Amino acid sequence: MPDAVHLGSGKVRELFELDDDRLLLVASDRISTFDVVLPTEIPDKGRVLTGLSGFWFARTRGIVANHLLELRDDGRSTEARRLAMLPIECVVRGYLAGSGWKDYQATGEVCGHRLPPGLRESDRLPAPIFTPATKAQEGHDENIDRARAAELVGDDLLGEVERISLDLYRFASDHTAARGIVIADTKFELGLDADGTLTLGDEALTPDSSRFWPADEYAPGRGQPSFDKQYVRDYCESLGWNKTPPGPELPADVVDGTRARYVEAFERLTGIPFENYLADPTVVLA
Ligand code: Q0Q
Repeated sequence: MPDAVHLGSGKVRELFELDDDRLLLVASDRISTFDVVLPTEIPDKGRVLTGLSGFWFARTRGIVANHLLELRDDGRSTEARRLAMLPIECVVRGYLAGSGWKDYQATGEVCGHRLPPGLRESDRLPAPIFTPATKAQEGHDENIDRARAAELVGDDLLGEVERISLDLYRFASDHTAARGIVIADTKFELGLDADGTLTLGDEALTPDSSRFWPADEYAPGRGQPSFDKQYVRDYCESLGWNKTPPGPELPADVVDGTRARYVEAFERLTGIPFENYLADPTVVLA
């Protein structure tokens, strides 16, 4: 990456600085499961996630501005405006899963939202809820209530952040549900641009920032299969892996099947052949 200074690494992404105003996000083909990055890559996973993010950025400008400046020809690199990122994860949940299910079982609430009694795991919520979390350097983010979130970002801004996050989720989950994919929950990263405008950053509405479930297998009362990661999870569990690093290498059939699921998600949601995206990533922005 000749024109950039390395700023940081996520589990599966790299962040570079291009200049004072611009960053470069590079999505690798690494895959993480049970919070462990596996040694085997999934070819084109980073391109699928970058293309999906670009697809959503191009279609949600009526809801909120975003940081996208350009998709590079490699299909996995996004030039973005530098933002002052808010110190909260803007999570929206339409279904009860993960830490939301855990909190609900313990207290009947999620982030201060009291939910109806008797909900089952994976039940659809009466309405999507905004459930912010603080960013953890290591381990899982910590769910916080509205009062704590307001301490971190201010009450007025929090109101805007909540409305935007819910609107983004409703727009995207309606789109994906009509194409056979449930977005159970998703995490947005918002920041302020140089003019102080609230702006959507990071990746958006991808299988890495969201729980993607196949709609035709949805059955509340249990955990749901992941649209993209289930082959990997099943294989790793079949080995009796204890879910601590290092994760197991993946056999070719699991790699090929997982790549196919990412490409299928891309094509079903965008309506664009993935080959066309590889030839010209800007097709998702039209
Ligand atoms: C920013 N990240 C994420 C990350 C490591 C991505 C900081 N437009 C921006 C963005 C974005 N996107 C960020 N900061 C300022 N302006 C994104 C968590 C971390 C690798 C890739 N961290």
